[in-house]
Amino acid sequence: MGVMKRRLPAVRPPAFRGRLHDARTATSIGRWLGAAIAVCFGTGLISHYLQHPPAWLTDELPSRPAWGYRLTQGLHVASGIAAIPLLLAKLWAVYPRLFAWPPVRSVRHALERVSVAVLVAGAVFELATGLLNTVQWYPWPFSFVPVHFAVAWLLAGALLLHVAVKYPQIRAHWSRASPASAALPVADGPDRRSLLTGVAAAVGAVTLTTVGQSFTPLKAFDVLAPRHPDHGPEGLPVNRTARAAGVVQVDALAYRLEVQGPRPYTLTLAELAALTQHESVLPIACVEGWSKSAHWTGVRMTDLLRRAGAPLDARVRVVSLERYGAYRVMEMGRAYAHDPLTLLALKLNGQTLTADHGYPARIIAPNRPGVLQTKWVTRLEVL
Ligand SMILES: Nc1nc2c(c(=O)[nH]1)N[C@H]1C(S)=C(S)[C@@H](COP(=O)(O)O)O[C@H]1N2
Ligand SMILES: [Mo]
Repeated sequence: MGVMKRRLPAVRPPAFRGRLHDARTATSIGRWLGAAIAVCFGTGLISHYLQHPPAWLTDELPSRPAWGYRLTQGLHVASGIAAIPLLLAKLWAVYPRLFAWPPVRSVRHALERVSVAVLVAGAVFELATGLLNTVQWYPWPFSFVPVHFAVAWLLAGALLLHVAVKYPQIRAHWSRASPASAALPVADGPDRRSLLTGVAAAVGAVTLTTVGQSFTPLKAFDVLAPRHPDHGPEGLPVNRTARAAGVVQVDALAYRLEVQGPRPYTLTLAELAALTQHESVLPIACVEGWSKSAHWTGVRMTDLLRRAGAPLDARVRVVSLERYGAYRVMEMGRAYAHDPLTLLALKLNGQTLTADHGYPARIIAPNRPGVLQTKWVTRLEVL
């Protein structure tokens, strides 16, 4: 194979004579891109298992810290957005290699190229589908969650392999003072620093103009994110309106909360409002990236369950008035169901819930993805 390599040297077509397509530039950008993807992958796993826990995990999921999911999902979306300019810069730095001629020089080289193809395709796919998901646009025929989740593993594997294969170059070019980097044309140094400054500025710009959707101290700069923390009834954004969910005006007199369990019972809205009310300060932390804290008033879930004769480690299934839709039915494990902060809320920021926020009653629980904060609740089933 060594002989073959010498006979077929990699030829750079004349179009790729440009500068800064070197290992030092690729390493400098690559380590930030790698860090962003690692954060995105880790927080994505947390999000996935909070939403779709395997049966054995359901009761182990912690309801604290109350702000946990707000932080991890805020990081997930922010690191994914930051990775976009980093990926573009990285692809720009390495693209002559992607078009190197001849395309395959040896079996080893062929394998390496396949892994790079998986890496590039996986990264582009994950960032594109993730970004479109934040604006709730699904222009593809498959279901977002399972495919985004599966490709994340593919990407993680391809990235690990890539780092392993490139380890010698990464190590040789980690520092700009290293002998390998110092051997690069001296004149490239200032240009490389300008390029990296530009990339950093692009990352800063996309972050600053979107991160305020979850990190509310920066909400004044949130001009590009699809949701703004201040836009929405009662000072809270709405993800799915009552109209979109097909929940028409709920009649306060006809409404019943049904609680199934060892001692089942039914409450009218007036009876529900007459039970001991508690207040929780908890965020809605939407999977799509926005989050905002609010004051909620209502009846503790654990009180409702105990009244139905449920043991203190019972899970609960929550059913909405919504007739179709993926978030009509939700289950919570024991930590959530019996956390004193978990409420069947009737009020938001001191006012009766609006239809869009789940009138007459909705779930609010700590450390939970927004999709599981079920609105328009009509039935609780002790499991
Ligand atoms: N029944 C039902 N509950 C639901 C939804 C829904 O579509 N149907 N959307 C969820 C999502 S994705 C989020 S982020 C929160 C948002 O609550 P808000 O609209 O009051 O801010 O409600 C959740 N509860
Ligand atoms: Mo959401």
